[in-house]
Amino acid sequence: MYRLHGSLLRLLCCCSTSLLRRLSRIGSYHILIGSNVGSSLAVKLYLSLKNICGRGVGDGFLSKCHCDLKAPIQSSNSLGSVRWLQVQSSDQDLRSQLAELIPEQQERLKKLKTDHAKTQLGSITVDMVIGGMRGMTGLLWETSLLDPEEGIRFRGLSIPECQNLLPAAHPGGEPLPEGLLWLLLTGKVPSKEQVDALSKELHIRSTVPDHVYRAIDSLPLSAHPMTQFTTGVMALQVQSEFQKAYENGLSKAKFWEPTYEDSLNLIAQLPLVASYIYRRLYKNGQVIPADNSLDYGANFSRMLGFDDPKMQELMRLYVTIHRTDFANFVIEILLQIFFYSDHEGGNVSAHTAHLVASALSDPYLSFGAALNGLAGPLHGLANQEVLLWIKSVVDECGENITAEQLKEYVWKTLKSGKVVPGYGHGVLRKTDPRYTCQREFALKHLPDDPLFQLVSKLYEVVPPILTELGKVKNPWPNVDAHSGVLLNHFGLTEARYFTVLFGVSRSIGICSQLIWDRALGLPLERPKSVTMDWLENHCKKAAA
Ligand code: AMX
Repeated sequence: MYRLHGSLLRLLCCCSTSLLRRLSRIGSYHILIGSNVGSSLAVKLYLSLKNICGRGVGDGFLSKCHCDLKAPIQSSNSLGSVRWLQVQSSDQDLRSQLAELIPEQQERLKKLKTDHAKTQLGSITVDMVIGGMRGMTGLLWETSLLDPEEGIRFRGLSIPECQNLLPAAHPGGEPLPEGLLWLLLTGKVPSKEQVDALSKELHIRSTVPDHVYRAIDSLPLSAHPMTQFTTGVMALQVQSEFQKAYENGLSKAKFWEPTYEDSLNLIAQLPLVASYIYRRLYKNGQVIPADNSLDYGANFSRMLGFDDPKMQELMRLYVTIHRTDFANFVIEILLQIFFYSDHEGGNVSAHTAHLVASALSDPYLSFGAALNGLAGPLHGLANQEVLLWIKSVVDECGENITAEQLKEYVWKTLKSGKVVPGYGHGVLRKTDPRYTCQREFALKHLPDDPLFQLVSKLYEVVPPILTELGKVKNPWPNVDAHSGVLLNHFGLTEARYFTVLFGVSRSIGICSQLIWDRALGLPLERPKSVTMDWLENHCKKAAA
């Protein structure tokens, strides 16, 4: 997506037929214009291009460009494949807000480097090196911070604080994912107007090229939904603005700009790709079109096929945090998924994206890599594993399983060399607050659901057993111990799909940080590795 100033747009409208013809071959155009420009110019440009290309309205051939706008969105229009937004001032334009923040944060980092480069942050021990770098502080991640006891804070705000402060679709409802994205990117709580403007902008950016669907269709239906999702993201990569700008010699100081464009496009397009996969796999390929009047979470829910306002609220909840209003609790749970969006930088998916992006790979490549990490059973696949495991308990012992039978089943799982999915964590040392929110939700809205009752029994049975094992550092449930049962209750029963929801949510955290990686000019990540010989020699010398 290109940004053009109004004057440039005027020039475009007057330029020669041959130039327009060449422009029209570049791809599709979104036109974002200032109110001082007037939509008639955009219409004129569109008509000129359409005239030259001789294609029908809506054929998806034309479209690209984006005029400069430091302004709130006033109206959105579309004419065939050229669409534009009109804006008034910079307050409601996320990119403009970010551009204002970046210089001060660059200065802050520079000062840290100058004043404190050699300040110690702790010592590295052998068990950290051979124990997956646990407890080793080694990454800069601005968007969130995880406290082992308290849980996650997004830009300093806890989940309940986010629920209270971030704008919701309706009073008392779950925060809108767009608000969380704004918060993660800017560190500021957005107004409802800013969130609405961002919602509109994401709709504008959400067109998915056909080849993406064809790439997914080329996979067998048996391919895991996460494989299909990553394939979709890789197919989206061909439109990377960062890659094009880099090839054209963009200077380092401007790297964040096409990273921002790619990131917002990616976030905007993921619900379409994800819902396409769901409908392809489980609903005979009957795709439901987007509804641009809905917010991000509600639209995602609708495209999945859950039109019920309850499911839409569930989606918002899933995507953002965990809170609810009875009338809308299905969307609320989906909104909760969005509280999976960020869990500081060291978890497998976030760290993978950060690492891959440090090689200046674009956001699509970086996020695709992150998804592959998320697809592992010790990380994002755990929500699938939990529901499948709970169902296996029911298959073997029935729904009215006693605590004694459940203990036996947990021990059987452990003795067969498997983990109890949904329990334990690399950093947290208490029950995950995201689990607690979902539990409160379930207690309120589905207390009689047999699978929820089983989840509750597990909460009593599993921690003492894991403690008894003697090696598990956190015997308490994590976020994945609960979400599947909620989704299952409201009809999203296909466990193999759950990690895709997690992936859509995580794009918000990962992409926000990738933009800051580029804005702060963070370097190539390249920690030192050593061999066992090296470690043994080092330890011998240290002991002497
Ligand atoms: N069931 C059985 N054993 C467990 C366990 C569990 N739920 N959690 C930890 N352990 C075991 C580990 O496998 C390890 O055993 P080992 O020494 O024989 O290899 C030992 O306890 C020590 O592990 P730890 O330091 O407590 O945890 P970790 O940081 O190495 O691993 C995690 C963290 C999440 C991978 C682990 O707790 C686990 O496998 N949990 C189950 C899978 C799961 O729920 N993953 C989702 C996590 C949240 C997320 O990312 N979405």
